[in-house]
Amino acid sequence: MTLPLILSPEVAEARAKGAPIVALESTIITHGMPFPQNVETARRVETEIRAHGATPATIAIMDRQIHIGLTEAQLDTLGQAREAAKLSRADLAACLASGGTGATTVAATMICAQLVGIEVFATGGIGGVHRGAESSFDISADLRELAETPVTVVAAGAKAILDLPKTLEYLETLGVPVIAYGQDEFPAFWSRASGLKAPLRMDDAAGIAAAHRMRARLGLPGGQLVANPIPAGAEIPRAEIMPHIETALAEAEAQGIAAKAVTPFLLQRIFELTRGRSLTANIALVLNNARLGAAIARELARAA
Ligand code: PSU
Repeated sequence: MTLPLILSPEVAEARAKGAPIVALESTIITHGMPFPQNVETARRVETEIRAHGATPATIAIMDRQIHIGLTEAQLDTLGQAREAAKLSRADLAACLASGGTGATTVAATMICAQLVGIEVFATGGIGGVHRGAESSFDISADLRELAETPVTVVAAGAKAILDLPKTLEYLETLGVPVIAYGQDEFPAFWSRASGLKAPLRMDDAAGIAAAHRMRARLGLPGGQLVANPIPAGAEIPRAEIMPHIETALAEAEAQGIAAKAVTPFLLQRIFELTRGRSLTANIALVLNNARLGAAIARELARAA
């Protein structure tokens, strides 16, 4: 049985040569940023990856196929497709089977990347344990995916809209390595600091690639989370962003926003409350993650 996969010519060529490839998600395009910044950012991220010696592979579901690498036109369509579903492990297959258009979250992107042997994936932030999870049970499927699927995910940590101590606890329970890059502290997306020490620290891409390979040698399932702090010049310090986060969270609760709608709602409100600064920061951190993702992919290709 052949898989419902379409590789862009660029990705197919890189794959045939064993050249470094970095997977990119599409939920950040459809649900994470407003148009047109979403499409502009997606293009800039791809350009950044190419400039750093790797091939970008943006992943999305269209016309009953998993697309690995999108054309300019597809990226543009997706960026304006307001009806695109936000797909995770649970709904990926149903969307493909029914012919819907779907954007892949971290979890779904990892699954698709692994199907074609892509080992590195760069994004903005991962989902995590939501605040109040003790009653809502709202824990992102991204966390379990990291425990199961062997892809190294580069993110700027997790947002302080989540319960970060519980997110780290849960990742530890699942046996997921959480590696802070270049600092001891686990970064909190828009801010470099979270007040929490990361379980592991590494200072170079080669070390991260070696740890990825070692997990495979040991037969350990799952990937790694690389938490790459936002560049200092682009960050919104914790003291400044926290009041906006609290406001957005209180509004989400008052309006009964739940499940998949929570993260997009909070991102949009924080964008408004910071007068767009959160988006500028988000773009800077994604580009930064793209550079590190490319460096890790190059190291993995070198070692292969
Ligand atoms: N963080 C962002 N922007 C995003 C997301 C996270 O800064 O768009 C998306 C990612 O695709 C992530 C998903 O996988 O949100 C997590 O959603 P949930 O919390 O519903 O699992």
